[in-house]
Formats: sequence, C-alpha cells, structure tokens
Amino acid sequence: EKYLTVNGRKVSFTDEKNLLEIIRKENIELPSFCYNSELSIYGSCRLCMLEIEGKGILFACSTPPESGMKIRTNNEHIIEMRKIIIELLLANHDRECTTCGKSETCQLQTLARRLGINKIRFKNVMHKEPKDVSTYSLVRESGKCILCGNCVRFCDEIQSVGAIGFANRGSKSVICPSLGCDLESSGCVYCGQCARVCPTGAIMPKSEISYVWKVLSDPKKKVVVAIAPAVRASIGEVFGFAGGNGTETAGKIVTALRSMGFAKVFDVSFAADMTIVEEADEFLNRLKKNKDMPLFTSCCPAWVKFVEQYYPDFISNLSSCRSPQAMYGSVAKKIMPEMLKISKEDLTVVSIMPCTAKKFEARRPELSKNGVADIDYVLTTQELARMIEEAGLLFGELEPSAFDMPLGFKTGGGVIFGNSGGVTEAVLRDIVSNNSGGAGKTEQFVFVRGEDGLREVKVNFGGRELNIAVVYGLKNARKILKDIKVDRSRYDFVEVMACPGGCIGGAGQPVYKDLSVRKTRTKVLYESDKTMELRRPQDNPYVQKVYKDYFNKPGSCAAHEYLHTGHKN
Ligand code: HC1
Ligand code: SF4
Repeated sequence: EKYLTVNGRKVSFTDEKNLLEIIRKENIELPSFCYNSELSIYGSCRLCMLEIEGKGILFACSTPPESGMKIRTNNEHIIEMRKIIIELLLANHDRECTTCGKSETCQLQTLARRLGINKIRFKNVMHKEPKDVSTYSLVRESGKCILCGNCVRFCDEIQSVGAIGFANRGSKSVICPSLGCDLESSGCVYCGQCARVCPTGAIMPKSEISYVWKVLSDPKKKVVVAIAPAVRASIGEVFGFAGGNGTETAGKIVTALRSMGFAKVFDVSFAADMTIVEEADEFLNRLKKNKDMPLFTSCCPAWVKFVEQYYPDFISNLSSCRSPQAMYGSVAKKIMPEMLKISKEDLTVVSIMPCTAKKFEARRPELSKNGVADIDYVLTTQELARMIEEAGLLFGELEPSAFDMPLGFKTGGGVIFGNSGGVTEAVLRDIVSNNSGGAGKTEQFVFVRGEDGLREVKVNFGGRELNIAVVYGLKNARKILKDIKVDRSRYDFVEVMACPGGCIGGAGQPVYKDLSVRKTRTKVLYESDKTMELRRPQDNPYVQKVYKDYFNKPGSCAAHEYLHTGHKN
C-alpha cells in the first residue's frame, strides 16, 4: 500500500491519477472550478494549489501522487493566493447575486464566503454583454463566466457536439457559441449539460416559472400538470433528503402541485407506458419487414436533434413514436377539455421535466394542433423546487397524495424510463413476455442496467437473438452510429439518452457534483418499480382504456395522428 500525508494526516492511495482525487476522498475540501472527474484536466483555475515538502507549490488536479509526499492544502500563503484569485474573478464578474438563478448553488459565491472575502481590492472591469436568450432551453450570461472551460469540455468530450468554445486571447478570452453569434445557431442540441457543470450562473436552464404562476392565477384557465419519471428521484435533494422512497416523494409532489392550484396532477410515466406499447408495436413491425433497422429510441430530444442535424441518413431509424412528454401533451389536449368541461382554449398543459431539451421539444411545430402547442409550458425539476419554495411549502412536511386518473396511473415500466436502460427494459417486458405468452418475470431483464455509457446486450426473442445497444452521452452515440454505418445489421434496437445516467442525470435536475448522486437517483427509480402493483406497460388498465376509447390499437390511424411524429433534417 502507498501512503502520503495531507495536513499531517496519513492517507493511503492506490491508483488515483491525481492528488485532488485522493484529498477529496478524505473529505478535505480543496476548491477547484475547473476540475471535473468526468472531463479532462484543464488546470486553469489554480485554486487547488497546495504545498508539497521539497517541491513547493503545485496544483492538485495535475500532480500525480507519489508515496511519501508531505502535503499541506492550507497555509497563510496559499489562502492569500486563493483570495486573490477569487477577488480577481469577482472584479470581472456580474455580481448581481441576489437576482441570479444560481444564488446559493453558485460555487464562486460559496468560495468567496468560505474564504471570508468582504472586500474586493481590484477595480471592477466587468464587461456586460446582452444575455443570449436565443434558445428555448438555456440562457447565457457572459458576465458571469469565469472561463473554467467545463462547458466547452463537456460539450466536446462527452457530447462531441462542440457547440461552444473559447475565443480571443489573454484578458480578452471569452467562451461563446462556436459559430459566432448565438447558441441557437451553434449546432447545440440543448442537452444543457454545459449548464450542469458551470460553477456559476453563466449558462442556466431558461425559466418558465413566471408564465406558469400567471396562468395558475387566471380564473378562466384550468391547468393540468404531469411529472416526468426522473423528477421523483431528485427533488428530495433540494429539501435535505436525497434518495428516499420515490413513490412517497412523488406523492408529496402531487400535494405540492395541488396546493399551487393545478387542476389535475398526472404522471408522465403513464404516457411512458403508452410510448412502450406503441414503440414495441413499431419495433416488431420493422423487425418483421426488416425495414429501417435498427430502431433508435426517440424519447430524448437532444438525441433526436443530434441525429437530425449531424446524421440525417439515420432519421428513418428513429422511432416515429412521440416521446412520453409529447404523448402526454397530445392526449391531455384531446381528452381533458371534455373531462374538465371546459373549452380547448381554457386548458393549459404543463410538464415537469429533468431536462432542458424538453423545453425545445415542446416548441416543435409538429407537436401542435392548429398552431397551438400540445404542451404549453415545461418546467425543470429545479424550477419545481423553486416554485415549492415560492409557495412557502415545507416539502419535507407534506403528506403524500395520489395522482389524478386516468393519466396518473402507471406501471413500473413507465417509471424506470428515467434511468439509462429503462426504455429498453420496458420494451423487453412488453415484447418478450407477450411473445412467450406468459406474464413475464420482470426481473429477468435486469442485465440491461448498468453505469457504463455504452452497453451491449443480447436477448433471446422468439428463436432469434436480438442485439441491443444502450447508450448515454452523445459521443458514445457517435461511436455506435459509426459502427452501424459499417454494418447495418449489427444491432436491432438502440436506446440513446444524451445525459449521463439517462434522464436522472438531466440538466434540469438539481445540480450535483458527486457522481454518487446519480447512483442514488437510479436506485430510487428501480426501487420504486419494485413497489408497483403492475410492472409491464401493456398491463396498464388506463392505457388500455385510452386505446379503447380513442386510438383503437397500437399503430392505428388515430394512434399515428396523435402518438407519432415525423423527424426532419
Ligand atoms: Fe425522461 Fe421520458 S424518461 S425522456 O428521460 O421518455 O426528460 O424522466 O420524462 O418524455 O417518461 C426526461 C425522464 C421523461 C419523456 C418519459
Ligand atoms: Fe453543448 Fe449540450 Fe451545452 Fe448545447 S446544451 S452547448 S450541446 S453541452
């Protein structure tokens, strides 16, 4: 075993690549803006400086450990240097903290407080550019950028999109959309992961909170809302309880939303069950005809935009099924006016998503009828938490209550959607157990689960082998697409989610740094699935009833009108 000492404490290490990893494992706070274990080492912020006996001042993120090193993370000199770094950043920063959406979760603010900075010794040189509000998903404020480069590296290294980059040199350095002007024209796919790794408020999900409060206070309007699967896995983090029981958390969310004035509270997992029923039918048809194979899932809007923009040759491989959010929207707009006894114009449909790209998806012209969008507003989990706070509700104290019917009933298959591999597992629960004529043991497909961003599984199906790829991160998706270009028959079914871990890791979720947070969220959804009365999407009695009343059967003309869409380049 190898040892070094940190602030006089003996610490063992094994294969850690740098001192920062070792020191943080010991629960010693060593600040850094630009270090992110998912990304390459950049070493720009210089905050993780430390003193190593015999070597002087070095940076923890870029120094490999050596046995016997004697390290100090703090002394008067280091603390003073860190203060200077922070003060220099603040002298060039839009310091409207009270009105910043990142207030209280901003790492710059936190560090300034922790270092006791109460005065900035340098002249303010901040140059304020207008906000970039060109997209439905994100807002950029360059005056809040500290040039850590996390966004640039995420977009490049994990998503392989390269929509943002550095421009200019020296003191004129800025981060900006790659093709110059704004994010909308940069090739961005709105995954929002740049915002998740931004330590400040330089890039943030775009808020729709004020519109939703406004419509809630309009006595003429009835507002219905639905929460995405992944929301129940993370909102507790904001209110001091991470993990927990997803079903109970969802129940608390229902109570909160009712007390805010929503007329009906539904579950997007209901629509996820519908998506599976429809997509499984589509898959079996394509498999039979060997047409447009492999089938690509299409519920992740950042992935869909990625294919449309960068791989138009593969558009026909995308499932034509609308995403669960979009199915919920079109079904709600179709059936709710009658159920609520109101005119179409008086119905507002809101969804709550872990995702920034869903805001963009909802604005797609194909997902509207006669110029009216099926989904009127999309809030993120972060925005839901903010609204709960604004409403003065103590989330932890709320008694859970039940979702409204019919769009509030779901099976476990609709809940696990929020995890990478969840869509695949739900499809398998549908097709394999239907095909074998049995109830199907839902636990038999757990092999599609996992933490890797690129997983391959084989499943025996009606005498043949199905080859399936489960992918998250668009760079991984690119790899798979390259393979498929070479060999079209390599896979039968490909699930892609843009965000690490799937929707639970979406950029609309509460911001996290520690990767264990993702594991906890994943577990919440799988545990929640276990407690569901029904686990296979096709067993959802309300889905069956909606088909009977409105869409006849999967793949019917009516189903195509309301539950499918076209993708374009
Ligand atoms: Fe997702 Fe989906 S699972 S895309 O990850 O198919 O956002 O949670 O709502 O639409 O159901 C997101 C999550 C979500 C859709 C479903
Ligand atoms: Fe890149 Fe995603 Fe950010 Fe767009 S939203 S700039 S694709 S990381």
